Amino acid sequence: MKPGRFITVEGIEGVGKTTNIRFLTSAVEAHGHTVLTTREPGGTPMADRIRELLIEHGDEPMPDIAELLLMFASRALHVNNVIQPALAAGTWVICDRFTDSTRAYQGGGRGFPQQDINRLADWVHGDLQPDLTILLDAPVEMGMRRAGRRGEPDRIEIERDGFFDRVRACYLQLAAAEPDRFVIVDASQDLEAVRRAIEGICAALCANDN
Ligand code: T5A
Repeated sequence: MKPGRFITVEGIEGVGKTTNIRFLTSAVEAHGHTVLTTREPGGTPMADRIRELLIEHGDEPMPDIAELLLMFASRALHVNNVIQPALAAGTWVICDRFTDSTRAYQGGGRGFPQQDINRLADWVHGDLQPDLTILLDAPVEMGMRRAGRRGEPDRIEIERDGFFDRVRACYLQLAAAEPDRFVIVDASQDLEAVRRAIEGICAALCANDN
């Protein structure tokens, strides 16, 4: 059985990851593939409980190191219990955020060294890397404005002092460092233009897969 392809979608808050994953899923299915759509943090019942701990406004402070390790604890559950079995069964997996989020938020945003994050990544999912990462890029104020329509900000969304500018800059550095894996989409365009870009990326990937 030919293994499925692993596609991740990344970007700061409100750039349209959830919205565009719907377009992407339909486009991949239209090429005849079975698709599993999932997200991080979370993606399994236990990982979803870790997600709640990560984003809720709890009574107890969340040290940055605990946040980093919980991201990888959630990912270990998700990779072992959901992503790897699906890929092995030939299903394409489209994941809303993966380790590049940790590199951008805990690395770029919080300041953890990228080599420490990469060591954890090797440990948790060494042989699993995305085949393609779509980075939806838009100015921070635009993403925050769009995300704000959804309701009250969560524990991470309340960050200030340039946190999301550092996250965005880190994403762009990651994409520049791995141009074969990343495709950057200008998410400040209207939704129709973003959808067309996503469909073009999907067509190229599916053509290469045959
Ligand atoms: N996190 C996660 C880490 O710190 N480290 C990690 O390792 C991981 C995995 C939760 C948080 O966890 C952090 C990052 C996050 O802070 P999440 O739930 O994925 O992660 O968080 P969000 O990014 O906040 O998800 P959002 O739902 O806010 O953003 P989306 O999915 O990017 O945006 P979406 O699709 O919901 O769109 C928002 C609104 O904008 C509109 C949509 O219709 C919607 O109303 N919109 C557009 N409008 C006009 N034009 C466009 N082009 C539009 N695109 C979308």
